[in-house]
Amino acid sequence: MGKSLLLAFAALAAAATVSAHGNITSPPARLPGAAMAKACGQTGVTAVLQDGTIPLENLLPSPASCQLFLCRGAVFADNTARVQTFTAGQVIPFTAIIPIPHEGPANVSIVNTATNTIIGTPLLVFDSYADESLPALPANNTAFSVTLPTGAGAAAVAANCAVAGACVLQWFWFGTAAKQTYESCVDFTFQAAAAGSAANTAAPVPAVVQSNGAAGGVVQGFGVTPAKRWVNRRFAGRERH
Ligand SMILES: [Cu+2]
Repeated sequence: MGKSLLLAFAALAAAATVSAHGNITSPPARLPGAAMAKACGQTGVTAVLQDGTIPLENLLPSPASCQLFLCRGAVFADNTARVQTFTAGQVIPFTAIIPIPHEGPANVSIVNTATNTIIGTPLLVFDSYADESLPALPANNTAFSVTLPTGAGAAAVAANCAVAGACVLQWFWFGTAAKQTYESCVDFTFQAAAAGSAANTAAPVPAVVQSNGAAGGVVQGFGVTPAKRWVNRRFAGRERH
């Protein structure tokens, strides 16, 4: 192999390590900071600051004090100025960037940060998301919305998420072949509708299921359960793309 070819490969490898994958840009999601550095180490914080779209696997190995599999290690203490105020039944628009797609399941869910479990069911499920084999990503991969629960669902959220930091609205995406996990977390406080109001007696909003595929959109739900999420998270590969 000639020297110029070797240099070309070296340049390619260098480019790969700085390329991006994906994250949520709106609503404001948790960012790394001093508290995350204390829990997860400065190396991980620096990596995220250099590229906010990297998968959590890029931060492995992480110390036991780091909740890497919750919000890629980002913690509430660094994000108290970014807390959103949500109410039952509110429609929350999201914007994502996916510079490097990796096909796999995704969901948006309300997650209890103490237990890292979904409250109720996911608000939005993609059975197949960020499919790099498509000529272009469907528009709903980077612009979508979720409707927060009403009725009994809202009561459960209110019971679990009364205090900011107790819950996050989490975008979760797992690139199956890439073995890469992406999590962006939005901190919020939640207000259930006042007693006796229409919203309080409305039927729960069913989970919306969207497809990454061809026209039609709605498909049978993938149903990313907490158990499935855990299976996903057992992958510890550090492949970079
Ligand atoms: Cu990637």
